[in-house]
Amino acid sequence: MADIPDGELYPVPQRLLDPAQCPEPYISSLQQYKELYQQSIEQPDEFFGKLATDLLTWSKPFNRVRHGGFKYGDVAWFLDGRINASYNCVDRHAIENPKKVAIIYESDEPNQSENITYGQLLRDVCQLAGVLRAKGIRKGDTVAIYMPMIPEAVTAILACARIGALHSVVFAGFSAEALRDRVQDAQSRLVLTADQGRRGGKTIEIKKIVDEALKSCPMVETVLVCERTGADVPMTPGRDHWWSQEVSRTPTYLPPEEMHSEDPLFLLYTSGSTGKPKGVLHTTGGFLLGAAATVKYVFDYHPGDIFACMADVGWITGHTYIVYGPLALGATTVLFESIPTYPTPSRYWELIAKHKITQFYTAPTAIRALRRLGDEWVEGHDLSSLRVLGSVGEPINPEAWHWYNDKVGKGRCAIVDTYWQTETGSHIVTPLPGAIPTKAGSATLPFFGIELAILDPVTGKELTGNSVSGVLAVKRPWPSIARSIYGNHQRFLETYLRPYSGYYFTGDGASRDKDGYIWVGGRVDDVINVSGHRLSTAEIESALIVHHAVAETAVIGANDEVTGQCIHAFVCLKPGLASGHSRAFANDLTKELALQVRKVIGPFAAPKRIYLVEDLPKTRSGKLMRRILRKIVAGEADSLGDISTLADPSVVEALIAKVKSAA
Ligand code: 6R9
Repeated sequence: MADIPDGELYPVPQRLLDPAQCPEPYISSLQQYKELYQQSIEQPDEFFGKLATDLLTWSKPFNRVRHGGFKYGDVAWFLDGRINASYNCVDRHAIENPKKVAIIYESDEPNQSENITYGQLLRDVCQLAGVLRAKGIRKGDTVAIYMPMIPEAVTAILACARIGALHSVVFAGFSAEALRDRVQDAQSRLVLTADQGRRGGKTIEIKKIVDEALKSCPMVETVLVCERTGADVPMTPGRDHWWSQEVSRTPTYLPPEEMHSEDPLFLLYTSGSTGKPKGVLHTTGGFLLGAAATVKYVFDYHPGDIFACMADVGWITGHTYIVYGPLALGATTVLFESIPTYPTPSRYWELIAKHKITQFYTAPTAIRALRRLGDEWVEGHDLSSLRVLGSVGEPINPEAWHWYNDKVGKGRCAIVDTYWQTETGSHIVTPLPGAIPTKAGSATLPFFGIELAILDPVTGKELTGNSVSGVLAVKRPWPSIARSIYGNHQRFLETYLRPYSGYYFTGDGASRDKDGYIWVGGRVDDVINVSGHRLSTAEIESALIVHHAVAETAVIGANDEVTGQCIHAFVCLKPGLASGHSRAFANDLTKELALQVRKVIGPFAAPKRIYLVEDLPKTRSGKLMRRILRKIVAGEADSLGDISTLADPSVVEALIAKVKSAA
């Protein structure tokens, strides 16, 4: 069995518990957390019934809190309740305080930030919702959103929610082909986009990518183009319309559609073990509750706080922690269009000082990259407004944790290492700022209502007690768990609920240490996590195999100091091309192959290394042994284990030589 990690316990910073310095945390002791957690498990109906009534506004109250389970995959929450997510995120705050700032838009260029009030947001959302209606979009339709990080992206999401259309946001770093696949899979008839994007001082040709993607999407009838840069982009008559023109002739109020709690709110594509990304489906009441409850308790959000999540709205973190969670609570949320190093590596810290940010949420890859650039970039900025620093997307290594805690938090902030997934909707394992002592690198303890299990990966038997390692699973449904995969419930069952009957399977390995703290190790399936972006090996292999020179490929994840993992691709060429080629030929081909991956998936999926090889390690039955490739790349060729099952063990020597010569 693997070693169980452990680490020193860090108490809650005293400052957070001092009423003279900070608002009193909602949960302010470990004991209080334990009691509430116990209640959430033993009396879930009371616990979540009350939470849902306290945090959300229902147009018709629910009459049953929970239904269904993992056995049949028929999970439902807040039955018969009626609710609209855009009403909860906008109207109710606009009514109470229309001048309150909902969104601080920090533009790519630092001197161009802009505030959008709840009153303005309500008008914007209503107008766009009206345009969607006028273009024939109805409750239950899907709308694709392919946009840069501008306020209109938030408007787009909420306008869909307002009329009961499912949004399908596609991260604007995805290629035309990836966008095409997602539009086709969801059968979206309308696409919301922009002329161009700006990021790190560079221009991104958003509309061009959309045009390319839509060449094979005949179902798309309408494209609305938001003017981000005002560039002169080609418009297809009849199909493409300028956003500003359309909204300007639409009324500023449109009543929200009354939705059932279990009506779908959105789908979001994510990578799994196969080549085909799946549209993870979330429903309305449960998702919104998970988002609101975790912003309140995990970030200890208090009225007046300025909440800043640095993710892109194209990922789940952006959905839950830029848009739905903070806005459901009536918070001010920061929308950051740029990158941490533009124009200088002080950008984050300037942002925090400028807007007096209280909660700051980013990914370990950004923390590692900034740490490497040197402390001078973070020194000298007024970071005193900060109370909670969040981390998400991958395990945070202790070095990065300490740097974040010491240099950014100055030892006065809570660090919350939040473990969750697209499928979980909101945090499931995480510290609570005022209550749970932390350990550098551990996501600590389960959130309310989350009953964790560590399973023996082979037998599926639950490993009880402390000091155990296995795969991480959850024993019962919680409100924000995904309900299905769009158009393929069977695949949902097979991916998450069937591997270990009676459990939700996360796909991650984890340990519970001697104090009961959870340490998430990383994926146990063929998912690679590059800079917190989820990719499947099969997805990258399918992209490479399309190239005319490629006979076969094997893709693996290797460790990387900055990005967590990086992609190494082994490529066998077609007969005739395989051997005796020149170095120049190999160089050109490698470049072409990298380009191929960028084209099929997106730039963020490009392999760091591509090896042109003669053969791959396979068993006699033809099964590819990725384990061997992983070991070779990790420089552990001396501990390959049993290779006698290989059809041709001599392949290994050639691979070792190849990897060495490329290093
Ligand atoms: C929110 C998000 C999910 C996968 C997940 C796991 C990894 C996320 C983590 C973490 C260790 C954390 N992951 N947070 N691993 N500690 N705090 O990232 O969603 O894109 O679906 O990725 O990310 O491997 O299974 P998603």
